[in-house]
Order: sequence, then C-alpha cells, then structure tokens
Amino acid sequence: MNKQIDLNAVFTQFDTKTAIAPYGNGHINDTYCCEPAKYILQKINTSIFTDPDALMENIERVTAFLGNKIKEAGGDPERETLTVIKTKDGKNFYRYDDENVFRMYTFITHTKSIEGDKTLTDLYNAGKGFGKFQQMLSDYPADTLHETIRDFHHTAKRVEALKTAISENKAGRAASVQAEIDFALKHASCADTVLNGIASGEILLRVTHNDTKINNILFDEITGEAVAVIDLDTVMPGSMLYDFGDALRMGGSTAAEDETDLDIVHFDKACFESFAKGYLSETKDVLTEKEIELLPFSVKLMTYECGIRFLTDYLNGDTYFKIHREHHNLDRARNQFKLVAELDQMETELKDIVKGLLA
Ligand code: ADP
Ligand code: GN1
Ligand code: MG
Repeated sequence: MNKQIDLNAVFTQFDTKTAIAPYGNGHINDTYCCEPAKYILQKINTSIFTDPDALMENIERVTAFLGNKIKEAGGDPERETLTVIKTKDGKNFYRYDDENVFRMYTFITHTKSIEGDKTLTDLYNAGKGFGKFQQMLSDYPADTLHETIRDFHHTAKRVEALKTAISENKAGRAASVQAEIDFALKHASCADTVLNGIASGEILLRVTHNDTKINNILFDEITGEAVAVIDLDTVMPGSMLYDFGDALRMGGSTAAEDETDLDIVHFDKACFESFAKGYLSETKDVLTEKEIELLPFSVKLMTYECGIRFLTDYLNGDTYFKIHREHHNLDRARNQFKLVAELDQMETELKDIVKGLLA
C-alpha cells in the first residue's frame, strides 16, 4: 500500500479499529484482512474502475437482490454474498484522495479460497456455485446495471487493442515476442463467434459475473461446498459463456496460470466434466441451444482472450495486471496459449461430455 496513506484515517471513516495484513491473490485491487478477521478492506483500483460511485452502486444493488433471494431460500445473506460496510457518513466507499478509494466488506469466515491444487469435487462445487449465482440473477433487471469496464469481454476489441500495442510497441518488446504475436493473430478468428450469437439473439445477454476465477468463490472450510461468489466488480450484462469459459480457463488447467514449465500445463477433460456437471445442475433449464453448443468453445475463447490481454499488457509495459516478477505477463500469455492450442484439438470430445451430462 502507498506509504503516505494514513490507514487510521481510513479506519476512522469506517468506524473500525483493527490491524491489517495484505490478503489474497487478486491481480487488480489491493486487499487487506483486518484482524481479528472481521473485515476485508480493499483499495479499489481506480485506474481500472474509474467510476467508484457506479461500481459500488452496482455492488450494493446486486448484493441486496441476492440477499433477498438467499433469505427466501432460507439461507444467510451475510455469509452467502458480500455485505458492504458503510462509512460513518453512510457512504459505500471512502475517498481518501483522488487516487485512493477504499471500501469495506464483512469478512466471510470459516471459508477457504482455492488457489492451487483442486480436486474434481472442488470443481463440481465451483460449477454449482457459479451456476447458482447466475440462476439467482436471471431475473435481475440488467439495464439498471452500470458497465463498470466497457467492452470487458468484447474479444474482437481485445484483438484490436493487441494490434495497437504491437504497432505502438511502447515497451520495445514486440520483436522478442514474435512467436506469441503470430499465435495470437492466427487464432483471432474465434473472437467473433459469441458476439455474433449475441447480435442474432441466439445467445442471451444476461447478468453475469465476468471474472469467474476459482479464487473468486469462497468454499466452506469443512464441507467444501461453495458458500459465496465474491469479487463482484465486473457483474454486468454479459454472456453466460464468459462465466463458464473463464472459470474453466484456470479451473481446467493442470497448472497455475503463470506456470513457466509448459510441459506440465494441460487442459484436463475430467475437470471440465466435473465443473460442467455442477454448473448444468443449476442452469440447464435456462440455457439456449446455442449456449449449450458453445460451452466447450467458450473455454478456448476465454483462454484466448485472457492470453491476448496478458500479451497486450506485456507489450504496453505491464500497466494493467499486477506483476510479481520480470516477464510475468509474458509467462502468463504463453501459458494461456499452450491451453488454447490443446483446446483447439478437444472440442469434439468436450461436446460429447456435455451431451453425456444432459442425456
Ligand atoms: P481482486 O479483484 O484483486 O481479485 P478480490 O475481491 O477477489 O480482489 O479479493 C482478493 C481475495 O481476498 C479473494 O480471492 C479472497 O481470498 C479474499 N476475499 C475478498 N473478499 C472477501 C470476503 N468478504 N471474505 C473473505 N475473504 C475475502
Ligand atoms: C483479473 O481481479 P482478478 O485477479 O480476480 C482480471 C480478470 C482476468 C484475471 C486473470 C477486472 O482478475 O479479467 O481474467 O485477472 N480482472 C479484471 O487472472 O480485469
Ligand atoms: Mg479476485
């Protein structure tokens, strides 16, 4: 955290007085756990989320809506969705200065995050968790939500951003990554499929999470079942294919997103099957034929999109994703492209798995 920030002044605003420690493995916000673990304090990344008012309005609306659904189903809203802690002035975030904006959530206790090794049961539970989240939001009035990051999953625009980064070559790295650039441009034809489906109405625009990494779900530390879907910054209208594909981008890989030994990076069909089983158990009745058909493709699409975002950031000089070592974004891009190459060969098998699950 920026050394000049007076954290006591931040705490005073939220009427809390606790020690803090950096927490979690997100690539975007700075997260701190307040001890004893009662609150999560987050410095919102305002260079990415440029309108904190709109962002927090979305989160308040969506969590209130989910809270009602959870209550109706006999659940505990304080545990099964995020709870925003207001400042003493009744605001849902605190602006310390122009760049430093903080929010606070209740810490959801007795849960675990899955960052690395995961079992097939974990994937089943994650699929069920994200599926239920989407199902609960299926009657949310989508047009009342702000678009917190414009064109977030507009893959064709992501390809354009990559092309701009190549030609601008801001960090002088383009020549050294020609092989990755060639791979990215060769596979760019996948970018339009979902966009075309949305335009034709075969794929529905729904309220989706849009950032369904497995570590954006909290699991019960004892039963292992999904408790709450978190990191709601990107909840906005989108395709369910984005959520399904993005979850398996990491959930279906045999290695971490930044593993550099590509010989151990593979896409695992059993992981796909477990996640899809959990996901479809909650959503199969609401999906269109086209959405079902494209479930396997969506994994390749989202892995490709994330790969080109990492490559673009590398070419731009690492300004978007947090990096923890030199060439981190390049390592991440190579890793994603290895998965894309495998997924390219697997579509028929994955389609058969989906057919089997729906039979
Ligand atoms: P980022 O956008 O940077 O990924 P997240 O909102 O996902 O930030 O938070 C980072 C990590 O902090 C999560 O992966 C999770 O482990 C933990 N976390 C966030 N919110 C809560 C919460 N309310 N209760 C418990 N843990 C949380
Ligand atoms: C970011 O915030 P976090 O770490 O859950 C990113 C996702 C990427 C992901 C790659 C707002 O997710 O889109 O898929 O990193 N979130 C944003 O690991 O850009
Ligand atoms: Mg996160």
